[in-house]
Amino acid sequence: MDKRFKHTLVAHKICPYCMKVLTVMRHKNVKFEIKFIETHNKPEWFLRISPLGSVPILIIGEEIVLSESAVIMEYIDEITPPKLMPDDPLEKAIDRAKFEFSNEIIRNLYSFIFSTEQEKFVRQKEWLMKHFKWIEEWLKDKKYINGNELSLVDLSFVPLFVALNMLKSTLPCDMLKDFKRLKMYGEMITSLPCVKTGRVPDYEFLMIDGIKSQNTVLYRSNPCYFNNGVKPQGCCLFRN
Ligand SMILES: N[C@@H](CCC(=O)N[C@@H](CS)C(=O)NCC(=O)O)C(=O)O
Repeated sequence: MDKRFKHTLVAHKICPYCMKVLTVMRHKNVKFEIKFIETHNKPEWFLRISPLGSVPILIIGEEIVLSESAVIMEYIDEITPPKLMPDDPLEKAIDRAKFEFSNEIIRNLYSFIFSTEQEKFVRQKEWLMKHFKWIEEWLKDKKYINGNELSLVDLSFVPLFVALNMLKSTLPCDMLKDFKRLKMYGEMITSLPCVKTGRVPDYEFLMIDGIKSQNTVLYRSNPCYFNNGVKPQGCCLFRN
């Protein structure tokens, strides 16, 4: 890794794409600074350097800016051997497709969590259940997605399991109850040291606060639990 360059990650505290990058940075022991911004109130300096106005971005040195979580993850992986990404062009292409898949899963999971419309909430839930099957299939006879070793594609699914864990500890709901391999894999992934240190300590608090303050379906169907810790009867996520 080129030590001449300072790395500054610009992130938002509960952004799942930022969490992916942070996890890789922790796993690879990369030294970096972090600047948090609010996405609803983006600073001028940020809008000048982020092409799509989105986080994460990685500032390398004083002026090189990388955007897109998958691109930043691959760059960090490349400069800090041993690589977690395969060398074979086809295997690499397959993994990149899975990065895209993980981004869609995470986008839909966040829409589900923060949904304020009942119909959309149910639609997102069904979409997620349908697509979890793919990951369950990729894990057949394997510890990790690419075999018995951790690879970059595993780290791209980290925010999925962190968010599901947060829901599980907040509400007695297990969205993975019908996905045995995915459940075991998720437990293993969330116990990795880089996952524990790869997110802001107040992630759960901020997520719960957002779920409440945005008056989401999740909150409306279980206000007692969110306010007083009274457990709902049955599984809230599956109550239409
Ligand atoms: N494809 C992008 C997605 C990044 C993204 O959607 N970031 C959100 C925060 S979680 C954002 O910055 N939203 C603000 C906006 O787009 O205005 C990536 O993988 O980095």
